[in-house]
Parts: sequence; C-alpha cells; structure tokens
Amino acid sequence: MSEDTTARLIVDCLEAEDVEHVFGIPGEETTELLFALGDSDIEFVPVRHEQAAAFIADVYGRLTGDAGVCLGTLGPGATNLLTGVADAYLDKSPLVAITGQGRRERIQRESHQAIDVVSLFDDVTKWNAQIDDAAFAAEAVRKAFRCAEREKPGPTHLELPYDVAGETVDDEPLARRDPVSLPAPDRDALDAAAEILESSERPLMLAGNGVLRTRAAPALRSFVDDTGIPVAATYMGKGAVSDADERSLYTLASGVDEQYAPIERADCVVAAGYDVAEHEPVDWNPDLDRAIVHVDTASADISRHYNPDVEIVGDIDAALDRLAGSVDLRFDDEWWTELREEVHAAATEHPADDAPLTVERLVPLLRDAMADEDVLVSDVGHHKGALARRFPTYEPNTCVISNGLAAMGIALPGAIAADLATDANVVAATGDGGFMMNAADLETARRLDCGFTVLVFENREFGSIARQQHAHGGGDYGTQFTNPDFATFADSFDVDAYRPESWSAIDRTLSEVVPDDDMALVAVPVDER
Ligand SMILES: Cc1ncc(C[n+]2csc(CCOP(=O)(O)OP(=O)(O)O)c2C)c(N)n1
Repeated sequence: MSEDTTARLIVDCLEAEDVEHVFGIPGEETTELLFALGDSDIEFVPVRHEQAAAFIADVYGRLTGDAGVCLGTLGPGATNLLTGVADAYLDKSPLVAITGQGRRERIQRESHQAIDVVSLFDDVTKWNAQIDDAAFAAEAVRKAFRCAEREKPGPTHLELPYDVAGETVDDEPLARRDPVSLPAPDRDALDAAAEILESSERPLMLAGNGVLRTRAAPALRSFVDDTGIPVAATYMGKGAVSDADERSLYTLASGVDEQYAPIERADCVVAAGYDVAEHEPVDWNPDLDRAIVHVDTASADISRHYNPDVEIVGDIDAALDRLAGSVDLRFDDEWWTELREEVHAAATEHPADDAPLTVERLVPLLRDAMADEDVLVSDVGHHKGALARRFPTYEPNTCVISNGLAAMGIALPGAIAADLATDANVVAATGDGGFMMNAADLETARRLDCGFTVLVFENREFGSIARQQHAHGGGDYGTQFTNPDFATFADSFDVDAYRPESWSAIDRTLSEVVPDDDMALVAVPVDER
C-alpha cells in the first residue's frame, strides 16, 4: 500500500480490471482522473459527444463481455451520457460510467452545473453510487465492474466529487475474481420442459440475446442438431445459429407474407435467453395459444402474453445440453421447410438491374461483401428492421442491433467499438437521420485510425416514422429534412466517400471498400415508398 490520491487509486483499480480504454470528454471536475489516466497504461479516448462515449462502451461491453468504460463531467457531461447508459441497460450490456461532481459541500445547494446525477442515473443502472469517501473507492470500483458484468449484465455508475478525487488515501485495488458460475438447471423443470416438448408437434426455438451473452451458442447448435427443432432468433440473438443452417428461420419477424410466420405456426416456443424488452410478447403471442418454455439466467418477467408453462433458470448452456439429453425425439420438419425456403430466398435474392434502390434489396450485396465473421452494426429506423429480418448472420455477435432501448445514433460509435474489439471488417449501416446524430465522431474514428465502412441509407426523412404516419392514414409531418452532401462531408474528415446509384455500382463499391483497411463512407439513395 502506498499513499496517493483517490483519483489515482481509481485508475489503479481500472487497470486491475484490465480496462484498456476509457471513452469520454474531460471536464474541470475530472482533471485528477484525467491526469491519472494519462500516467497509466489505459488509453483515454476523447470523443465529440458523451453519448458516443457511452454507445462505444455499450457495444464494446456487448461484444467482449467485459464492461466498457465511459467518462463524463458533472451536469451536462453526465446528461449527455445518459442515452447510451440507458441503451446498455435495456440491451443488457456491461458498462461502467464514471462522472465527476463538484465538491461535496456544493451538493446540497444550488450550484453551477450541479445536478443530482446519482438520482438521474438510478432508473437506468444496476448499481449507482457516489464515492463519497476515499476509503470506499477501491470497493466501489470492484463492485461496479462485478455488478455490470454478471448476469444479466448492464450499466453501473460511479460519481466522483472533485474534493474526494484529490484526497490522499492509503489503499489498493480489490482483486478481480473469476465470474461466479450460474446455477445448474433444476431437474424437475427439465423434466417438465421435456414433457411439453415431447407432446408438441410444431415446437420452435426462439434464440435471444442471452444465448450470445452467455456464450451458449454452441450448446444451442448442438440442441438443434440433436432434436431437429427449427430456430428463429430475436433481433439481438442473430447468429446464435447460423442462417446457413437449414433449420434457421432467420428472426421471429422474418416471415415474407406474414411477419410473425415462424411463431404463428408453432405450437410450442422454447424461449432461450429471450429478453422481453426486445419484442413485445403481445405481438408474437396475441392469442396465448402456444406452450412456452422459458430458458434463461433469470426467471421470467411475466405478463399476460408471456406467462411460461415452465421455467428453466440458470446456466443456459447447461440447460440446453441437459434438455437435449432429456427429449427423446426428432421433430417433424414438414411445417417449416417451405417457410425456411421462402425466408432464405427473400434474404438472398439479388436485385434486378432496374429494381428501385431499397435497403432490403441491398442486403444480399452487403452480405456478399462481408466475410462470415465480419461485424455489421445497425442503427435504428426502417433499415434496422430490414437488416434484422434479412441479413443472413452466421456467427454470434456479428450483427449488432440495439433492440432494447433502440436508440438512434448508435451505429457509428458502435462500429468504433467493434473496430477496437475485433479483428474483423466492420460496417456501420445507418439511416441519414441516425447518422447525423453522432456524425461528428467520424473524427474520433479517423483519429483512432479505425478502418470501417459507414453505409448511409439516404432518404432525407425519418423513414420508419414516415411509414408509420402513412400507415395511420396521415401525410408527412415532422419527418422530412435535407442533408449535407455526404461525399463532401466525409471528405472533410479525410474519409473516402462514395455515392453509387445503380445496383452494379453498389455491388462494386461495397466489395471494394468493406474489406479495405481505410475508413469509407458509402451513401446510397434509397426510396422505400
Ligand atoms: C434517439 C431516438 N430518437 C427518436 C427515435 C424514434 N425513431 C425511431 S426510428 C426513427 C427514424 C429513423 O430515421 P433514419 O435514421 O433516417 O432511418 P430510416 O428510418 O429512414 O431508415 C425515429 C425518429 C429513436 N428510436 N431514437
């Protein structure tokens, strides 16, 4: 033990947690922390908006399982972080947010830039505290990481008042320990689930985010091999089974004529790692006419439309493994093979030369330009639905979609995270609305020497909302905008820019730029209506 400031102790603790990057924007109240980071092995990455810092930490956590770390100052720095932290909360990504605060004596009175950030973050964090005493700092950091990373993961927040940051303390980091194992599944629950499965004729596996998070995809794939059960993924479960597998029905909303076709036809759903925040149960189970088996690390958040017949709670990997060993049958494939063919054909059919440019038609060309292990990060909008339903995904964590909070603006920062966290080629696919929300962080990507492609679908409108307005019988109201010239815009960031306007030009451009190591922006004019 040696005496040092609390800020330096906290940075020692971050090093003990194997943190490699902290993303954020500095402020006066975080000066001590910044200097301590500067003297450490951790890289502080300045961004252009705290929201981007939180999104980067969010996606970094989601891809690696290790909490991503973001930093903001008090007041406006903290409020700017909030959307990304909330995204990590509903998407269940491990993230640790750190914010500065004024001296403790300022907290109880009206004071410049000072708001109650701990209260503000309360609803979007798993744990959230002010380090009000130097003696608490080491414990607080260990607790923040452990709490963020254990099932179900999510964000935690630590607030560091300016005076505590500068106080001297004689302490050292608490040791990081191996994650606690999840409990083995209960035998009675496994038997009850096996009984339901054996008495069903058209069972479907619904693979959610929890399968990817807990690294249970290999067990899920073996379950499918052993039983012959077809699988539909949630948007955040894409890649749990490969869409090249004949038993994959893509996502639960991938039906061609009937959106929820896979589920409509099933009489039993095994929901593995399904987070209800992703898809409202009422949408896929409106008539309560199918049995539900819940397999997850936590018991179900039940509701009228999601009230499982049996719950297998604990380690998803072990649950799937043991369940496969308990069910003694291979299911009939008659009810879903045609559906698989339809969905797969729709996802892989290349557009005719004169077909209008739409996101759905572009998907097969994008897929061709990307290797199986390359990572697609989608933004939020009409394009997200098209990518979720149609982008064939072969490996876990290669199609990153925010479907809990579903916050626009995540794709570009998310691609920065994917570029840092993986060796794969990365594509950020985004609408023009979402892109412009965090477009300034193109500069961060360029400064970090990232090498990904930003694919902007340009329709000069908040497309998904415009479509909903039309579906409600209205016209366009509050949905239309103009854009900068994206080629000039990207060029001003020293990012290569392309504007292909035919299918052959799109095909050529994507196959050239996606595998390339330089940053590129490809703006494609789309007309979905
Ligand atoms: C931060 C945020 N604000 C608003 C919304 C509501 N919303 C959902 S989709 C959408 C439009 C997205 O437009 P764009 O990015 O251009 O993509 P497109 O729908 O045209 O593909 C909006 C406003 C949201 N999800 N997130």
